[in-house]
Amino acid sequence: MEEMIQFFREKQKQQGKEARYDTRCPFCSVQCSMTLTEEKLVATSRFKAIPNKQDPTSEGRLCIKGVHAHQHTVHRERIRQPLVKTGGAFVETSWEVALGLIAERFKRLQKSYGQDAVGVFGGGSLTNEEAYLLGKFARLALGTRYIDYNGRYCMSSAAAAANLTFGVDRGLTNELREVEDAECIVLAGTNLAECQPTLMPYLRRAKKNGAFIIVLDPRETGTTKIANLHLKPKPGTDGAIAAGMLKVLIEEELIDRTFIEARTNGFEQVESELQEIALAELALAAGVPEEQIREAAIRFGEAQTGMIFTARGVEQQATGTADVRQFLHILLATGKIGRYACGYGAVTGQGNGQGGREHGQKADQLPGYRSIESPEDRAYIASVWNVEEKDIPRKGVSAFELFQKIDQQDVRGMFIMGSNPVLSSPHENLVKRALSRLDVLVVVDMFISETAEYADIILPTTSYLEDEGTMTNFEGRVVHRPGSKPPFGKAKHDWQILCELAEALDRSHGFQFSSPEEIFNELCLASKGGKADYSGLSYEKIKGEGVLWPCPTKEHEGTGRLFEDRFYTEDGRAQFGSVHCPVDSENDEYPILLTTGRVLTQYLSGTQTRRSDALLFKEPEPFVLLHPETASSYQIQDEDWVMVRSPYGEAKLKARQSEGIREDTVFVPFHWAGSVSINHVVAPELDPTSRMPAFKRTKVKLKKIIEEKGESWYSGQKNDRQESENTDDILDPVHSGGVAKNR
Ligand SMILES: Nc1nc2c(c(=O)[nH]1)N[C@H]1C(S)=C(S)[C@@H](COP(=O)(O)OP(=O)(O)OC[C@H]3O[C@@H](n4cnc5c(=O)[nH]c(N)nc54)[C@H](O)[C@@H]3O)O[C@H]1N2
Ligand SMILES: Nc1nc2c(c(=O)[nH]1)N[C@H]1C(S)=C(S)[C@@H](COP(=O)(O)OP(=O)(O)OC[C@H]3O[C@@H](n4cnc5c(=O)[nH]c(N)nc54)[C@H](O)[C@@H]3O)O[C@H]1N2
Ligand code: SF4
Ligand SMILES: [Mo]
Repeated sequence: MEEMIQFFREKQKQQGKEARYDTRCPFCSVQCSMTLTEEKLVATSRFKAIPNKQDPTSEGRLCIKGVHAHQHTVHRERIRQPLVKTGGAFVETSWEVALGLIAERFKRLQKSYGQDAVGVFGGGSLTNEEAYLLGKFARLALGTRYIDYNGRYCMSSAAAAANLTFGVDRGLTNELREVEDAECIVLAGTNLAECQPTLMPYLRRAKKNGAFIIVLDPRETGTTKIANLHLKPKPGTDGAIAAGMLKVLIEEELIDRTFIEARTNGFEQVESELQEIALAELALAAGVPEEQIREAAIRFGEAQTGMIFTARGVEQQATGTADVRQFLHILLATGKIGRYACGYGAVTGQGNGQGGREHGQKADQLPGYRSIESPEDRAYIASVWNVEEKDIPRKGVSAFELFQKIDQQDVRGMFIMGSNPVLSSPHENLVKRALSRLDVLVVVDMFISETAEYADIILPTTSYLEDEGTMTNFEGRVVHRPGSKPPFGKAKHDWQILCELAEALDRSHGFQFSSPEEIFNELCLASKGGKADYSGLSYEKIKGEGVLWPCPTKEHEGTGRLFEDRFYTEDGRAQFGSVHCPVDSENDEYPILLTTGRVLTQYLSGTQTRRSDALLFKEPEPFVLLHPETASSYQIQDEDWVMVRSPYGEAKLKARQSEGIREDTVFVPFHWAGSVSINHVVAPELDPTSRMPAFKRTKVKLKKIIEEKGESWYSGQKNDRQESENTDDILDPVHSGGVAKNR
């Protein structure tokens, strides 16, 4: 009682006071900046988000998620103190005890099973400083080769395709404002209207200026509304459409042979391969009319300027890298790259999806987009880190393969920072089983996420309002995010946690930082001479508008448009790959194609946005979107419960009908946990080059769930943990090489 009175007295004293936080929305890659005001009331606070009109990317806009982003940061379920699992329940403990325990248990594991027995998993919400430090922590403090991150699930096929074709991967090759002057714009597998809503005005202005907009998506979305032409491919077949477009462009002589000659390699092979394939064959594979492919090609070819954007619809496929390359071929063949209003955009997803993939969280990477297998790169980073080259481990495995390693007990301890892989990985049952087999799991999060539930120790981290650092946005613009709100409870910043844990592991050398700025300065040095060169940047320089990388010297102003004179390959020329045409096999047992994605008001695994009342209210639960013809063939009506099943697992969802989706395809958003989580169903098939999972295409079957006497006949409601123990038959295909059998 005394405490209560004291609490309210404190509150009353603060009442009416206003705090202001300059910040950036923690969610998507636009990184919209704003000022958040907090007016303290007796029992609560009133917040108001004011967008920053000077922001060169968002131009002073915020979407609904940005407006309500603060809600999760003050949620009652936020973790205030380190938690240790004791007798099956989480108990609060001190930082000293928690860090000591982690160090002792990791060291013991490494002593018994070798350095690589402990793995690390990061995320694209971490700041550049934290992503950099996490990579360094894995390699030096833990000395393990096993580190990867959720960006592998996100853009790795686009990154691989851009690296192979252009020699570098910066999401957008131009400044965003050039989009307005592009005469033809292809949006393939991107739903900007819901996923980067504040960028839509760029497209609207382009359209007003006369642009012809082509959208590829198996369903109608907010984005297809602005399309002049909407092609609806079967999931996983965009490569066939792009290859078909190039075939038409060649036949109609709408290609730029001078550019091809002067700036590229390998076109002859593509040209001759395309001669062997009929347009009708490609159209059939994609399930779209030949005429639409022809029109798309001619529109793009006849336009003086043009840009192509791809996002997860194209990339999250078993052949995502090859599919993206087909689109890049179009840019190269028409010479629409490296000049004004001509270029490519891999629509970056996460807040720091771009920076997160440049500074060493990836299994095969060192900072500055360097390669961990290159002797020169290793030697340079060793010199910056002040260690011997041989002390840097070699490359590890990709994100999903890391969970397979855990499942096989090759990895026995894990440190997860900034991801909720239980909900966001394919084959959820395998991931859960793997995590429950770990000897030690440490999760750093703001909440007890579905992944943190499996943890032995949870460390509380600070939110975007509290944690200062830099992010690299959609454009490749490095921007600063202040973090002026005091930490919540006893939470610490991710970078502090890494430094303190390194010390507890007796490896504090190289981890004695006292501010994010110090880490940034080291990151810039480490990136010097690398492809993502930040070495000319400083906090002072990027505060305000930010700077587009590469920025190799203090005098350099950053790079708006890439590839004006040369590509980043060794000979400076862009490289054509080979033609890729996906072939579809019929599967009577699993006749429907499942694709997955997002809704406007939820973000990724929903840990944050499901804890925002304003956002949850708009879309409280997921759904399975299906065509009325498909629905009627299963006697399904709106709001009926439907079981979606693959050989890997099942999810139970409410039906929602739409005339706008293909009849052979259903769409499910993935932001919710439990029996509605669609990643129970998604197959663990990986692209051979990028090792990115095929979240956008799984063959499934549907069943209407009939409720009888209050019981449903379908036994799909077991508790999740039981399920993960009882599905060995379902799990087997993964052990035999990770290739799904149902495609
Ligand atoms: N509201 C919201 N915004 C977000 C996020 C979020 O969770 N919520 N996440 C952020 C992140 S990390 C990312 S990666 C981005 C993702 O941004 P997007 O890639 O735009 O989002 P998705 O909904 O995953 O997929 C885009 C579209 O691809 C379509 N699609 C499915 N299969 C195919 C296919 O085979 N071919 C084609 N052409 N299209 C297909 C889907 O119907 C969907 O409309 O969004 C970012 N912004
Ligand atoms: N079926 C299907 N699955 C998908 C996709 C799909 O389209 N379909 N998309 C994939 C894509 S593109 C992505 S990017 C992944 C992402 O999936 P996840 O990696 O699971 O991403 P989040 O949900 O953002 O998880 C971040 C977790 O870290 C916490 N967190 C947030 N910020 C911080 C921070 O600064 N520090 C720390 N320590 N923790 C933080 C959050 O509370 C949350 O629990 O999902 C993938 N999974
Ligand atoms: S979710 Fe993306 S578009 Fe919306 S406010 Fe946040 S950063 Fe901006
Ligand atoms: Mo993503």
